[in-house]
Amino acid sequence: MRLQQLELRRISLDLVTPFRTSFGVETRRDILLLHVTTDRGAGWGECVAMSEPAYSSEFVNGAQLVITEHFWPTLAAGGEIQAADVAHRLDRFSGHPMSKAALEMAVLDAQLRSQSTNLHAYFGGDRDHVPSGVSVGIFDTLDELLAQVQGYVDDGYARIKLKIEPGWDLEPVRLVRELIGPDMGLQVDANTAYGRSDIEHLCRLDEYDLLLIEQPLPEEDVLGHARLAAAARTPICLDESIVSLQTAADAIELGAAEIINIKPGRVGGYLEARRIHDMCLERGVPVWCGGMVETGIGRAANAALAALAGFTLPGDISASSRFYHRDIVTDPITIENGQVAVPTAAGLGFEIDTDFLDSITTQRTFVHV
Ligand code: SMG
Ligand code: MG
Repeated sequence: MRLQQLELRRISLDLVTPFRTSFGVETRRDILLLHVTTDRGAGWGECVAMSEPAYSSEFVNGAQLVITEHFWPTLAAGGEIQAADVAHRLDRFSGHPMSKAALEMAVLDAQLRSQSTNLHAYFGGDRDHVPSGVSVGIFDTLDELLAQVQGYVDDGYARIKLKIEPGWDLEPVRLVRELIGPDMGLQVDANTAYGRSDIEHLCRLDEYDLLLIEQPLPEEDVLGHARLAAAARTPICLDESIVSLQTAADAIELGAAEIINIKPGRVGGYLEARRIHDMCLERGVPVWCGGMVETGIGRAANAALAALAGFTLPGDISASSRFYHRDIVTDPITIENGQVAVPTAAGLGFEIDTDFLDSITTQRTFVHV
């Protein structure tokens, strides 16, 4: 394919309810979408960078700038391109995996559409449905938390993930376990809110039969996670720390990760995500697909990824309605019997609802080759 034009589009979407984590509260998402035009048709990518550099060092304004000034000119100057070339061509640039992933995603969508195939077929996942988990934020009161969890149980979600932080951990987990009973999958995510001195405290979560504890310590603290993994009975899962195939393999080898959360944006793209999956499958390490509060673009692609055999735990692939009143795709993800159907539309698996997309667009810029 030959690249012709990049459109960078910013959209604004209100969340149905504020989403609070240990690093902040989101009430509205300001999302960067990429639309790449080639000589064989066009494709969409979604950048998962948030407004602030809090979950990771990337943020949406920075992503737009690095893509416009550095990544797109480099990609466009390289001649014929396939999705599998994108990461390699951008290799000399340090960091910015979410920005790189968004470009690879758009090229991949265009490529698959031009071949009249989709990501599900491209990956070769053997399932047409994947179990759907929901991520539940931090609340001011335990009553609000329990009401929210009960709603998700009624919706049929396959497992619950609770956001935790110091002061909001043992008691919420105990009460939610009591509410949902012993058989439903329950896990927690601290988004790096604890330190090595909290290892003993975190081990007290062992009592609640959790599937895993996700990213309790800072991104760089591989040794701390290894010490915690040795001390706790509950498996330790890494999210923020895993930024590539190499960091995933090393974390496993060093005993810092017993389960891996795979997020394509965080590791530089869906193709690297697939390589991490393959490595983990070979080593018998369970993986699951994380979420970044994506629109129907990212969620469709995540569902196709999660159909691969190694994704043995439910992912953060909740229904579109978990976060949004209305999605930018015509066939948003829904949940039925705790499962999400893997999309079969061409490309990454969605069609854009153009009128609605236009109505929430706050900025459009075009860069030619
Ligand atoms: O997309 O369902 C979703 C949200 C899942 O909790 C979720 N994501 O650390 O795993 C994580 C967070 C990162 C984004 S929080 C704004
Ligand atoms: Mg996480």
